[in-house]
Amino acid sequence: MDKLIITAALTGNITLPTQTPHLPLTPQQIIDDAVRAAEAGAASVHIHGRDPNTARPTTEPAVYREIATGIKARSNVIVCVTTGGTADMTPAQRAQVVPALKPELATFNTGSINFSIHPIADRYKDEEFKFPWEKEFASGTRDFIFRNTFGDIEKLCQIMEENNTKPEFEVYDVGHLYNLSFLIRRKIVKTPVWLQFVTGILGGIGSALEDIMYLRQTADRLIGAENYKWSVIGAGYPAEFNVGTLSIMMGGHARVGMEDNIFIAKGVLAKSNAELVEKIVRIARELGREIATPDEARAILGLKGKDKVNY
Ligand code: KMH
Ligand code: ZN
Repeated sequence: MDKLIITAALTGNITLPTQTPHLPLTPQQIIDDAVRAAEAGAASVHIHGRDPNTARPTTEPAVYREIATGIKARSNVIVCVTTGGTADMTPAQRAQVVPALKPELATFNTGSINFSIHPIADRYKDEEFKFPWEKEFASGTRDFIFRNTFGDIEKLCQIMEENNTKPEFEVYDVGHLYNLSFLIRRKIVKTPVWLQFVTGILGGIGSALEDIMYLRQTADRLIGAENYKWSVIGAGYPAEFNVGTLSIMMGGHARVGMEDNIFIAKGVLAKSNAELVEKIVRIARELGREIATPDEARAILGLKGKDKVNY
C-alpha cells in the first residue's frame, strides 16, 4: 500500500462560524492552522478563503494568495485550493483562483447535485448566529443546485491543464464516476486521476460501508484500479473517522478537517484542525499504515512541485 496521504480541509464554505469557535476564519488563522495540521501529519491542506471582515466565504484571489503565500513561507505542505465556491458564484468565478495561483492541486467537482446544509440553520435561534449572513446563507441552500455541467467541467479541465494544476476530483455520488469515465474516454481528462469520495452530504451518497465499497468497485470497473488513487471525505461525526478508517484499511487515503466535521469525539468540539489530523494519524499507526510526507504525496500523485506555483 502507498503511504497514507492525509488532507486537512481547514475551514471550507459550509461550516458556519456559529457552529464552532475554533473554525479558522482570517487568512492568518487559516495559515496558522495549516502549519499546525502539516506538523501533525497532513501532506496536503485544502483551502477556502473567507472575507477577513465578515468571515463569509469568498473567491477573491487576493485572499487565496495571502493564504497560500503565508503557508508556503512556513511549510512544505501541498496547498489544494477550492474551486467549489458558494451558491451565489458562477463556475467561472469559482475557477478564477486557478490561473491566479497556478496551484499544485485544486478541487474539481464532477457533477451537479443538490447540496444542502439547510437543517443546520434550524438548529439555532436568530440571536445565536455570530454573523448576519449565516442564517440566510444556510437556509438558502434548500434551493441550491451545485452546478457542475459538462460545459462547466470542460472549461475547468482546460483551465487546469493550461496552468498545470492537478484536479482533485470530488465524487459525491456514483453517477459522478460515470461522468468522469465519459471524460476519460473522450480524452478530456487524463489518467491517473486523484479522487475524493465525498460521502454524507445532503444531496449525495451516504457514508455506509456499502456506499464506500460500491464507489470503490465502480471506480475499479469504470476507470481501472491502476488508473486512480482515492481518498475519502466522510461529512460529519463519526463518519469522518469511520470512512477514514475504512479507507486506511483498503489502501485509500483520508481527509479530515473542520470543513467536513467539527467534532473530535461525540459532542466534543475539536479545538483545531491539527487535533483532527492527530486522531487520524493515531488510527493509521494502530493499523500499521505509514504516513506520507508532502514530498512523498507529491510523488504518489504526480504533482508538479511547489517551485512551479504562482505565489
Ligand atoms: N461549495 C460546496 C458546495 C470544493 O471545495 O470544491 C462544495 C465545495 C467543494 O466547495
Ligand atoms: Zn472544499
